[in-house]
Amino acid sequence: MKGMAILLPGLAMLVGLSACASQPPTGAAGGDNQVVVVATEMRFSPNRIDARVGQPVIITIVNEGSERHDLAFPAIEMPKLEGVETLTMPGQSTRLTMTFDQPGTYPFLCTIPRHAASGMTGAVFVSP
Ligand SMILES: [Cu+2]
Repeated sequence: MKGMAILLPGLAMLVGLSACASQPPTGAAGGDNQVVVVATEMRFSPNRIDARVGQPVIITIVNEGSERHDLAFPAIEMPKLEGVETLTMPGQSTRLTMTFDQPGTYPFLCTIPRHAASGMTGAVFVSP
């Protein structure tokens, strides 16, 4: 499906958001698949996230830059979600929980104009 913009009918996705988490997330990963993605100008670090089908991935976006950033998956239907819900102000963090039920590569990017072109892109690699 790489390079194709078709929607996956079986793709169930949970998008949970808890904005403004004041305490920085710990790097310690328990049983959950938690990933801290640091957003700066103009990159995500890391920009590769590994996940497994059916296992929720908790992505915490920490904005350590001086501009606002977000994180969106353009290949996934995210109704009314065009990065707005993950818009993260400098110094803040936003949590995004996603569950993929199809293996594959899911690119993500920052939707702020020019940011993706400047390098704010990445991908989640979902294995079966
Ligand atoms: Cu950005």
